[in-house]
Amino acid sequence: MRAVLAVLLVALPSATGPAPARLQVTALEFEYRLSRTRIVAGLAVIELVNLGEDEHDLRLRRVGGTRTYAIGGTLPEDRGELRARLLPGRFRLWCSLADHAERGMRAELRVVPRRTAAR
Ligand SMILES: [Cu+2]
Repeated sequence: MRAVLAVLLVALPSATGPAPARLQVTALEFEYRLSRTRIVAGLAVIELVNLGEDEHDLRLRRVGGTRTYAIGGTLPEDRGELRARLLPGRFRLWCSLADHAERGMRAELRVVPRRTAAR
């Protein structure tokens, strides 16, 4: 039993991996403000903070990709969170509610390979 525990403890740091990349997206009428426009590929924690007066959401899709990540409708002064493993590439962000995207609630995020980011 002691040997098993020792193996588990040694294995933990690599199993945990690097800390996730973090991005905060602030929603306003009608724009997104990103805490950064570039994050490292891999696990990402994306937070949507609604500082506006209307409900907003967040959609995220890699250019050329088919999967759309989402944070659902978020009320004023509320927040939502999404954890996703992102591949390198250009990601488009937009609000899917009403005509918000056309009115300016869209943005672009660059997800870069770890080695590029370490430069
Ligand atoms: Cu919106």
